[in-house]
Amino acid sequence: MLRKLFHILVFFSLLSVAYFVVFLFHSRNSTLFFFTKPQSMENGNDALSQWIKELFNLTTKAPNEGQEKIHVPRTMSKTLGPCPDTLPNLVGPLYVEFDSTRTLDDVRKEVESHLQEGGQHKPPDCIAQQKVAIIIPFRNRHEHLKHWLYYLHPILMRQQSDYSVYVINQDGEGVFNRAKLMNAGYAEALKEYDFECFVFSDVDLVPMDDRNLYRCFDSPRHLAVAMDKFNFHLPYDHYFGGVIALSKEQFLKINGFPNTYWGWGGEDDDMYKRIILRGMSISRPDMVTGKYRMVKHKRDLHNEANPRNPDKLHQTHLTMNEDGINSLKYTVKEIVRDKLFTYINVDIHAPPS
Ligand code: UD2
Ligand code: MN
Repeated sequence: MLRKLFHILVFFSLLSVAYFVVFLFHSRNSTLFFFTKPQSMENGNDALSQWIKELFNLTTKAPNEGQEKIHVPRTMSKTLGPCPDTLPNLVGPLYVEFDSTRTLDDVRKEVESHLQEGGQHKPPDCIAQQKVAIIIPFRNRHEHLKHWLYYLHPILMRQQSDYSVYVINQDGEGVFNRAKLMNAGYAEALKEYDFECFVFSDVDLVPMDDRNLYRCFDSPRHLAVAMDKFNFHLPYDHYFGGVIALSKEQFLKINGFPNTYWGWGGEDDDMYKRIILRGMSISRPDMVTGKYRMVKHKRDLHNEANPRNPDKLHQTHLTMNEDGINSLKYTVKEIVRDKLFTYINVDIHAPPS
Protein backbone atom coordinates (compact mmCIF):
# COMPACT_ATOMS: atom_id res chain seq x y z
CA MET A 1 0.00 0.00 0.00
CA LEU A 2 2.78 2.40 1.04
CA ARG A 3 4.72 1.48 -2.10
CA LYS A 4 1.68 2.32 -4.24
CA LEU A 5 1.28 5.68 -2.48
CA PHE A 6 4.99 6.40 -3.06
CA HIS A 7 4.61 5.66 -6.80
CA ILE A 8 1.61 7.99 -7.02
CA LEU A 9 3.57 10.75 -5.27
CA VAL A 10 6.57 10.30 -7.62
CA PHE A 11 4.20 10.35 -10.61
CA PHE A 12 2.56 13.62 -9.52
CA SER A 13 5.94 15.23 -8.69
CA LEU A 14 7.25 14.38 -12.16
CA LEU A 15 4.01 15.69 -13.63
CA SER A 16 4.34 19.05 -11.85
CA VAL A 17 8.01 19.40 -12.89
CA ALA A 18 7.00 18.70 -16.51
CA TYR A 19 4.16 21.15 -16.18
CA PHE A 20 6.52 23.81 -14.81
CA VAL A 21 8.96 23.39 -17.72
CA VAL A 22 6.15 23.60 -20.29
CA PHE A 23 4.79 26.59 -18.44
CA LEU A 24 8.22 28.26 -18.48
CA PHE A 25 8.66 28.01 -22.24
CA HIS A 26 5.14 28.65 -23.38
CA SER A 27 3.60 31.03 -20.92
CA ARG A 28 6.09 33.91 -21.11
CA ASN A 29 3.33 36.45 -21.41
CA SER A 30 1.11 34.96 -18.75
CA THR A 31 0.14 37.40 -16.05
CA LEU A 32 0.14 34.51 -13.65
CA PHE A 33 3.86 34.11 -14.11
CA PHE A 34 5.47 35.00 -10.84
CA PHE A 35 8.79 36.45 -12.13
CA THR A 36 8.92 39.92 -13.55
CA LYS A 37 9.79 39.71 -17.20
CA PRO A 38 13.03 41.60 -17.96
CA GLN A 39 13.22 43.98 -20.94
CA SER A 40 15.82 41.83 -22.67
CA MET A 41 13.26 39.09 -23.16
CA GLU A 42 11.70 40.98 -26.00
CA ASN A 43 14.47 39.85 -28.33
CA GLY A 44 13.62 36.20 -28.84
CA ASN A 45 15.39 33.01 -27.85
CA ASP A 46 18.84 34.41 -27.08
CA ALA A 47 17.31 36.87 -24.73
CA LEU A 48 15.20 34.12 -23.20
CA SER A 49 18.12 31.81 -22.54
CA GLN A 50 20.10 34.75 -21.17
CA TRP A 51 17.22 35.57 -18.91
CA ILE A 52 16.95 31.95 -17.72
CA LYS A 53 20.67 32.00 -16.98
CA GLU A 54 20.21 35.15 -14.99
CA LEU A 55 17.26 33.64 -13.17
CA PHE A 56 19.36 30.76 -12.01
CA ASN A 57 22.43 32.92 -11.66
CA LEU A 58 24.28 30.97 -14.37
CA THR A 59 26.44 33.91 -15.31
CA THR A 60 28.95 33.62 -18.17
CA LYS A 61 30.53 36.99 -17.33
CA ALA A 62 33.88 37.59 -15.73
CA PRO A 63 33.48 38.07 -11.97
CA ASN A 64 33.79 41.90 -12.00
CA GLU A 65 32.08 42.57 -15.29
CA GLY A 66 28.59 42.77 -13.93
CA GLN A 67 29.54 45.35 -11.32
CA GLU A 68 30.34 47.96 -13.95
CA LYS A 69 26.71 48.02 -14.95
CA ILE A 70 25.53 49.29 -11.64
CA HIS A 71 28.44 51.68 -11.16
CA VAL A 72 27.15 55.23 -11.70
CA PRO A 73 29.83 57.48 -13.26
CA ARG A 74 30.96 60.31 -11.00
CA THR A 75 29.72 63.08 -13.32
CA MET A 76 26.23 61.59 -13.41
CA SER A 77 25.91 60.98 -9.74
CA LYS A 78 26.40 64.60 -8.66
CA THR A 79 24.92 67.86 -9.87
CA LEU A 80 27.51 70.16 -11.44
CA GLY A 81 28.76 73.14 -9.48
CA PRO A 82 30.10 76.39 -10.96
CA CYS A 83 33.62 76.33 -12.43
CA PRO A 84 36.16 77.79 -10.00
CA ASP A 85 37.65 81.29 -10.28
CA THR A 86 41.11 79.79 -10.21
CA LEU A 87 41.25 77.67 -13.33
CA PRO A 88 43.07 74.43 -12.56
CA ASN A 89 44.30 73.52 -16.06
CA LEU A 90 46.04 76.70 -17.20
CA VAL A 91 49.70 76.37 -18.09
CA GLY A 92 50.79 80.02 -18.53
CA PRO A 93 53.24 80.97 -21.31
CA LEU A 94 52.83 78.99 -24.53
CA TYR A 95 55.13 78.27 -27.43
CA VAL A 96 53.45 79.46 -30.62
CA GLU A 97 54.82 78.96 -34.13
CA PHE A 98 53.31 79.10 -37.60
CA ASP A 99 56.01 77.20 -39.55
CA SER A 100 54.35 73.81 -39.22
CA THR A 101 51.91 72.87 -41.92
CA ARG A 102 48.58 72.03 -40.35
CA THR A 103 45.54 70.55 -42.03
CA LEU A 104 42.02 70.85 -40.72
CA ASP A 105 42.00 67.07 -40.36
CA ASP A 106 45.08 67.21 -38.11
CA VAL A 107 43.37 69.78 -35.96
CA ARG A 108 40.13 67.81 -35.90
CA LYS A 109 41.97 64.70 -34.73
CA GLU A 110 43.47 66.64 -31.82
CA VAL A 111 40.34 68.22 -30.45
CA GLU A 112 37.15 66.87 -32.01
CA SER A 113 36.40 64.38 -29.26
CA HIS A 114 35.87 67.34 -26.93
CA LEU A 115 33.72 69.36 -29.33
CA GLN A 116 30.10 69.48 -30.37
CA GLU A 117 29.28 70.11 -34.02
CA GLY A 118 29.80 73.79 -34.89
CA GLY A 119 32.92 74.30 -32.75
CA GLN A 120 31.19 74.25 -29.38
CA HIS A 121 32.48 73.14 -26.04
CA LYS A 122 31.36 73.15 -22.42
CA PRO A 123 33.49 72.09 -19.46
CA PRO A 124 32.43 68.52 -18.62
CA ASP A 125 32.62 68.73 -14.85
CA CYS A 126 31.49 72.23 -13.90
CA ILE A 127 29.17 74.97 -15.11
CA ALA A 128 31.08 77.63 -17.02
CA GLN A 129 31.01 81.15 -15.62
CA GLN A 130 30.12 82.68 -18.99
CA LYS A 131 28.62 81.69 -22.32
CA VAL A 132 31.04 83.06 -24.88
CA ALA A 133 30.71 83.48 -28.65
CA ILE A 134 34.01 83.89 -30.48
CA ILE A 135 33.51 85.88 -33.69
CA ILE A 136 36.16 85.78 -36.43
CA PRO A 137 35.85 88.04 -39.51
CA PHE A 138 37.01 86.08 -42.52
CA ARG A 139 37.75 85.87 -46.22
CA ASN A 140 40.44 83.78 -47.94
CA ARG A 141 42.56 83.19 -44.84
CA HIS A 142 42.32 79.42 -44.60
CA GLU A 143 45.97 78.93 -43.58
CA HIS A 144 45.54 81.34 -40.70
CA LEU A 145 42.32 79.74 -39.59
CA LYS A 146 44.02 76.34 -39.21
CA HIS A 147 46.65 77.82 -36.88
CA TRP A 148 43.99 79.69 -34.94
CA LEU A 149 41.87 76.56 -34.42
CA TYR A 150 44.91 74.44 -33.58
CA TYR A 151 45.98 76.74 -30.76
CA LEU A 152 42.74 78.27 -29.55
CA HIS A 153 40.51 75.25 -28.99
CA PRO A 154 42.78 73.68 -26.36
CA ILE A 155 43.32 77.08 -24.73
CA LEU A 156 39.59 77.82 -24.57
CA MET A 157 38.94 74.37 -23.13
CA ARG A 158 41.51 74.95 -20.41
CA GLN A 159 39.82 78.27 -19.68
CA GLN A 160 36.64 76.31 -18.91
CA SER A 161 34.27 78.44 -20.88
CA ASP A 162 31.05 77.45 -22.56
CA TYR A 163 32.01 78.69 -26.00
CA SER A 164 31.28 78.47 -29.74
CA VAL A 165 33.46 79.59 -32.62
CA TYR A 166 31.84 81.53 -35.48
CA VAL A 167 33.75 82.20 -38.68
CA ILE A 168 31.92 84.99 -40.49
CA ASN A 169 32.88 84.94 -44.13
CA GLN A 170 32.35 87.96 -46.34
CA ASP A 171 30.68 86.72 -49.51
CA GLY A 172 31.89 88.02 -52.87
CA GLU A 173 34.80 90.19 -53.94
CA GLY A 174 33.59 93.58 -52.72
CA VAL A 175 35.51 95.83 -50.33
CA PHE A 176 36.18 94.07 -47.03
CA ASN A 177 34.44 95.31 -43.90
CA ARG A 178 35.79 93.77 -40.73
CA ALA A 179 33.49 95.68 -38.35
CA LYS A 180 30.28 94.89 -40.20
CA LEU A 181 31.20 91.19 -40.19
CA MET A 182 31.62 91.43 -36.41
CA ASN A 183 28.10 92.84 -36.09
CA ALA A 184 26.70 90.08 -38.31
CA GLY A 185 28.52 87.49 -36.17
CA TYR A 186 27.04 88.96 -32.99
CA ALA A 187 23.51 88.86 -34.44
CA GLU A 188 23.84 85.33 -35.84
CA ALA A 189 25.37 83.90 -32.66
CA LEU A 190 22.54 85.30 -30.55
CA LYS A 191 20.01 83.53 -32.75
CA GLU A 192 21.55 80.23 -31.64
CA TYR A 193 22.30 80.54 -27.95
CA ASP A 194 21.96 82.84 -25.00
CA PHE A 195 25.53 84.21 -25.20
CA GLU A 196 26.54 86.70 -22.52
CA CYS A 197 29.96 87.55 -23.84
CA PHE A 198 31.44 88.15 -27.31
CA VAL A 199 35.10 87.87 -28.17
CA PHE A 200 35.95 89.45 -31.52
CA SER A 201 39.22 88.13 -32.89
CA ASP A 202 41.29 88.55 -36.03
CA VAL A 203 41.92 85.16 -37.59
CA ASP A 204 45.70 85.65 -37.55
CA LEU A 205 46.21 86.28 -33.82
CA VAL A 206 47.18 83.60 -31.31
CA PRO A 207 47.75 84.34 -27.61
CA MET A 208 51.08 83.28 -26.13
CA ASP A 209 49.68 82.78 -22.64
CA ASP A 210 46.52 80.91 -21.70
CA ARG A 211 46.00 83.09 -18.62
CA ASN A 212 44.75 85.74 -21.06
CA LEU A 213 41.09 84.90 -20.58
CA TYR A 214 38.69 84.89 -23.54
CA ARG A 215 35.76 86.16 -21.50
CA CYS A 216 34.16 89.40 -20.41
CA PHE A 217 35.07 91.75 -17.60
CA ASP A 218 33.44 94.71 -15.86
CA SER A 219 34.79 96.97 -18.63
CA PRO A 220 35.21 96.19 -22.35
CA ARG A 221 38.38 94.16 -22.64
CA HIS A 222 41.34 94.60 -24.96
CA LEU A 223 43.21 91.30 -25.07
CA ALA A 224 45.86 91.70 -27.78
CA VAL A 225 48.03 94.24 -25.97
CA ALA A 226 51.53 92.96 -26.74
CA MET A 227 51.85 91.70 -30.30
CA ASP A 228 55.05 90.51 -31.88
CA LYS A 229 54.33 92.78 -34.85
CA PHE A 230 54.50 95.80 -32.55
CA ASN A 231 57.54 94.42 -30.75
CA PHE A 232 55.34 93.33 -27.82
CA HIS A 233 54.25 96.90 -27.08
CA LEU A 234 51.04 98.85 -27.56
CA PRO A 235 51.39 100.90 -30.78
CA TYR A 236 49.52 103.76 -29.05
CA ASP A 237 47.68 104.21 -25.76
CA HIS A 238 44.11 103.90 -26.94
CA TYR A 239 44.81 101.08 -29.39
CA PHE A 240 41.87 98.63 -29.31
CA GLY A 241 42.59 96.30 -32.26
CA GLY A 242 43.20 92.61 -32.76
CA VAL A 243 41.19 90.81 -30.08
CA ILE A 244 38.55 92.40 -27.85
CA ALA A 245 35.78 91.11 -25.57
CA LEU A 246 32.50 92.81 -24.75
CA SER A 247 29.54 91.59 -22.75
CA LYS A 248 26.18 91.77 -24.49
CA GLU A 249 25.33 94.72 -22.28
CA GLN A 250 28.55 96.60 -23.11
CA PHE A 251 28.09 95.86 -26.80
CA LEU A 252 24.53 97.20 -26.85
CA LYS A 253 25.52 100.26 -24.83
CA ILE A 254 27.81 101.37 -27.68
CA ASN A 255 25.45 100.19 -30.44
CA GLY A 256 27.98 97.56 -31.54
CA PHE A 257 30.52 98.13 -34.29
CA PRO A 258 30.12 100.76 -37.00
CA ASN A 259 28.95 99.30 -40.34
CA THR A 260 30.42 102.00 -42.54
CA TYR A 261 34.18 101.43 -42.32
CA TRP A 262 34.89 99.83 -45.70
CA GLY A 263 38.47 98.73 -46.33
CA TRP A 264 41.35 98.70 -43.89
CA GLY A 265 41.66 100.85 -40.79
CA GLY A 266 39.83 103.03 -38.32
CA GLU A 267 37.05 100.75 -37.11
CA ASP A 268 39.02 99.67 -34.03
CA ASP A 269 39.61 103.32 -33.05
CA ASP A 270 35.91 104.02 -33.60
CA MET A 271 35.12 101.24 -31.12
CA TYR A 272 37.45 102.78 -28.58
CA LYS A 273 35.74 106.15 -29.00
CA ARG A 274 32.28 104.60 -28.61
CA ILE A 275 33.35 103.05 -25.32
CA ILE A 276 34.75 106.31 -23.95
CA LEU A 277 31.74 108.30 -25.22
CA ARG A 278 29.44 105.98 -23.28
CA GLY A 279 31.37 106.60 -20.09
CA MET A 280 33.19 103.28 -19.97
CA SER A 281 36.90 102.55 -19.89
CA ILE A 282 38.82 99.55 -21.18
CA SER A 283 40.48 96.80 -19.20
CA ARG A 284 43.61 94.92 -20.25
CA PRO A 285 45.81 92.04 -19.13
CA ASP A 286 49.41 92.85 -18.21
CA MET A 287 52.02 92.98 -20.97
CA VAL A 288 53.27 89.44 -20.29
CA THR A 289 49.90 87.74 -20.18
CA GLY A 290 48.81 89.82 -23.17
CA LYS A 291 51.50 88.62 -25.59
CA TYR A 292 50.40 87.55 -29.08
CA ARG A 293 51.82 86.24 -32.29
CA MET A 294 50.32 87.32 -35.60
CA VAL A 295 50.77 85.17 -38.68
CA LYS A 296 52.83 87.32 -41.06
CA HIS A 297 50.85 88.49 -44.06
CA LYS A 298 50.52 91.15 -46.71
CA ARG A 299 47.51 93.41 -47.01
CA ASP A 300 44.72 91.45 -48.74
CA LEU A 301 43.19 92.25 -52.06
CA HIS A 302 40.05 94.39 -51.70
CA ASN A 303 41.03 95.52 -48.21
CA GLU A 304 43.19 98.51 -49.06
CA ALA A 305 43.54 101.27 -46.48
CA ASN A 306 40.59 103.60 -46.89
CA PRO A 307 41.69 107.26 -46.75
CA ARG A 308 38.17 108.32 -45.74
CA ASN A 309 38.16 106.20 -42.57
CA PRO A 310 40.41 108.40 -40.38
CA ASP A 311 38.13 111.42 -40.98
CA LYS A 312 35.07 109.45 -39.93
CA LEU A 313 36.60 109.17 -36.49
CA HIS A 314 35.87 112.84 -35.85
CA GLN A 315 32.19 112.11 -36.27
CA THR A 316 31.81 109.09 -34.00
CA HIS A 317 29.86 111.02 -31.38
CA LEU A 318 27.36 112.03 -34.08
CA THR A 319 27.17 108.75 -35.98
CA MET A 320 27.30 106.07 -33.32
CA ASN A 321 23.59 106.21 -32.48
CA GLU A 322 22.52 105.54 -36.08
CA ASP A 323 25.42 103.47 -37.35
CA GLY A 324 25.72 100.18 -35.49
CA ILE A 325 23.95 97.00 -34.54
CA ASN A 326 20.62 98.89 -34.77
CA SER A 327 21.17 99.68 -38.48
CA LEU A 328 22.79 96.40 -39.50
CA LYS A 329 21.61 94.89 -42.81
CA TYR A 330 23.03 91.74 -44.34
CA THR A 331 21.89 88.48 -45.87
CA VAL A 332 22.92 85.02 -44.72
CA LYS A 333 23.85 82.96 -47.77
CA GLU A 334 25.02 79.77 -46.11
CA ILE A 335 25.63 78.22 -42.71
CA VAL A 336 28.00 75.25 -42.49
CA ARG A 337 28.66 73.38 -39.29
CA ASP A 338 32.13 71.98 -39.14
CA LYS A 339 33.25 70.14 -36.05
CA LEU A 340 35.73 72.95 -35.37
CA PHE A 341 33.59 76.03 -36.12
CA THR A 342 30.33 77.35 -37.45
CA TYR A 343 30.91 78.99 -40.82
CA ILE A 344 28.43 81.67 -41.82
CA ASN A 345 28.72 83.16 -45.28
CA VAL A 346 27.14 86.61 -45.34
CA ASP A 347 26.42 89.15 -48.03
CA ILE A 348 27.06 92.49 -46.36
CA HIS A 349 26.15 94.51 -49.48
CA ALA A 350 29.72 95.61 -50.10
CA PRO A 351 30.54 98.20 -52.73
CA PRO A 352 32.67 96.83 -55.61
CA SER A 353 36.38 97.33 -55.06
C1 UD2 B 1 44.92 95.48 -37.86
C2 UD2 B 1 44.30 95.12 -36.55
C3 UD2 B 1 42.85 94.72 -36.76
C4 UD2 B 1 42.06 95.77 -37.51
C5 UD2 B 1 42.81 96.14 -38.77
C6 UD2 B 1 42.22 97.35 -39.45
C7 UD2 B 1 46.26 94.09 -35.60
C8 UD2 B 1 46.91 92.84 -35.22
N1 UD2 B 1 45.01 93.98 -36.02
O1 UD2 B 1 44.99 94.27 -38.58
O2 UD2 B 1 42.21 94.41 -35.54
O3 UD2 B 1 41.85 96.85 -36.68
O4 UD2 B 1 44.16 96.46 -38.51
O5 UD2 B 1 41.09 97.02 -40.18
O6 UD2 B 1 46.84 95.15 -35.51
N2 UD2 B 1 40.44 89.61 -42.94
C9 UD2 B 1 40.20 88.49 -43.73
N3 UD2 B 1 40.34 88.57 -45.06
C10 UD2 B 1 40.70 89.71 -45.69
C11 UD2 B 1 40.95 90.84 -44.91
C12 UD2 B 1 40.83 90.77 -43.54
O7 UD2 B 1 39.88 87.42 -43.21
O8 UD2 B 1 40.80 89.71 -46.93
C13 UD2 B 1 40.17 89.56 -41.49
C14 UD2 B 1 41.11 88.66 -40.75
O9 UD2 B 1 40.46 88.14 -39.64
C15 UD2 B 1 42.20 89.63 -40.38
C16 UD2 B 1 41.39 90.85 -39.99
O10 UD2 B 1 40.33 90.87 -40.92
O11 UD2 B 1 43.00 89.13 -39.33
C17 UD2 B 1 42.16 92.17 -40.01
O12 UD2 B 1 42.77 92.36 -41.25
P1 UD2 B 1 44.37 92.33 -41.44
O13 UD2 B 1 44.91 91.21 -40.70
O14 UD2 B 1 44.66 92.39 -42.89
O15 UD2 B 1 44.80 93.70 -40.85
P2 UD2 B 1 45.96 94.02 -39.80
O16 UD2 B 1 46.79 92.86 -39.47
O17 UD2 B 1 46.65 95.25 -40.18
MN1 MN C 1 46.53 90.79 -39.42
